[in-house]
Amino acid sequence: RKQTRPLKAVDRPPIISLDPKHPLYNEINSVIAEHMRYADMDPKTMEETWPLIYEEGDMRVYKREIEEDGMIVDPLKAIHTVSGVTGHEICHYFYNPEVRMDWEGTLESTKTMEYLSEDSLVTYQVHKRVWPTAQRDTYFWSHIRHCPSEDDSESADYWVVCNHSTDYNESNCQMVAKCVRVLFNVALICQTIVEPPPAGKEISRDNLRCRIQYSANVNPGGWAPASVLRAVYKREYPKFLKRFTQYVIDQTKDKPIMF
Ligand code: 18C
Repeated sequence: RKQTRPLKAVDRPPIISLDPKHPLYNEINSVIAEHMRYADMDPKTMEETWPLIYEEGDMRVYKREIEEDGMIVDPLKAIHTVSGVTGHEICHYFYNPEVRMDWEGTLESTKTMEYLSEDSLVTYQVHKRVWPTAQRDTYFWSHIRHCPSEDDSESADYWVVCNHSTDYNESNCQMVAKCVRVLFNVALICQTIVEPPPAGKEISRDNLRCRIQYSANVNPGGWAPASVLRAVYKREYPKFLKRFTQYVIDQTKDKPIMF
């Protein structure tokens, strides 16, 4: 992977409300730091190292083909720019488990197992079955974080949400029988760009753009034919990006801006 300039926020103490003594504290911080270190929303640098599989407007989806122990584990990256919303808003709706069924098209069910703190929780999800494979489920922690820039410059101010598989307190969860566990590490990183409004005018949604980077590393966990799996990837990720970002636009358009 090409290393981009480390972000200043990575080198500072994390802004996290989870108790430092919590068993997931160190893992959450290091997974987030790793995502932030490689955050890159620039299509030029992406194109140098990642094959493009889908393009529509400002949305670009890239994927490498990787097989590990006979399992397809293609890492995926996508970038997108959406007008009229902030990075905080995008991350807020991506994190909030109460609205997930409204935009997430792969789900049969979602259940929040535990709210760990204001910024961290654990969820169990059952996904729609894809013929001819077994149904999948996921069990993961979610964490939302603001990584402000040191000098207030918007180019280094980020909001991030990470969803990452875990086995933390898994025994408390009533699993759906016969599901195959998918392991994954997903991050959504956002930057807000504010175009200065004309003198004397307040910032409105017309002055906002949000640059998004989404990355997903998914291990299907069990047998799945490569062709079906790659077809699902190619179809589901752009669909998710379109549907989810449109959802946030619709939800926020008449609400005050959440910076
Ligand atoms: O990031 C997304 N959603 C978040 C909130 O739910 C969270 C979820 C990550 C899910 C990763 C694993 C999902 C397993 C899905 C099983 C198959 C569902 C297909 C349903 C088709 C209607 O971070 C947005 C995720 C958007 C798209 C995900 C598609 C992932 C496909 C990965 C397939 C791996 C299992 C293969 C099953 C067999 C397929 C032949």
